[in-house]
Amino acid sequence: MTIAGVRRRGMSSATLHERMLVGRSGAGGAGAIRGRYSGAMEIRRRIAGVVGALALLSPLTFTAAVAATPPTLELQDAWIRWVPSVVPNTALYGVLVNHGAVPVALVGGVTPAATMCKPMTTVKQDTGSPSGPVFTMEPVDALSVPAHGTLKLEPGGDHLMVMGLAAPLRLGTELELTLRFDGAAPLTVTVPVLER
Ligand SMILES: [Cu+2]
Repeated sequence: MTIAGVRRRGMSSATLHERMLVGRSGAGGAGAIRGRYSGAMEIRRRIAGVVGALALLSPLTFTAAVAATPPTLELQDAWIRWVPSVVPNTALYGVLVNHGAVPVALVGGVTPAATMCKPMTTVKQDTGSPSGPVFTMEPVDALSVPAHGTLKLEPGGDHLMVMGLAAPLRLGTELELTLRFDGAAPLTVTVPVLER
């Protein structure tokens, strides 16, 4: 079996797993629907049907998810900021999604395109000067991604600094990076270089 095949199967199981969780919270939300439309017997019957179906499905779904060991992390809408060739550093942005049931932390990364990657945050310092607050980037040991939650990497906020570029960045090209986590396996991503 190809690695791509394993990944695809893993992802579809993850999707099923997600649906289960959505289904569960949906069942909780059903109480609210019942409250608002207390006379709607049809809605009640439908909800009972859905909850029953989920109860039947759950053992199978969880077995499949464990067997295929689905990926627990993904980076959505990833991009690397294009910088002129005189600038040695750039940053990786995107939304890290944690599909797993435990929190993880982004602790760094490696890429053939640069010397090192470090998690950083942006700190606002109110200096009291008339020109307004000053924003500075500060390295941090880790940036946490909550269980079933997201971490936004964005300009002016948390990001993964990519330092010591090996060659000038070219618009329209892609860089490969491997992100490293505390609590999860490394994640290799291919990210476009964009000017934003
Ligand atoms: Cu930075």
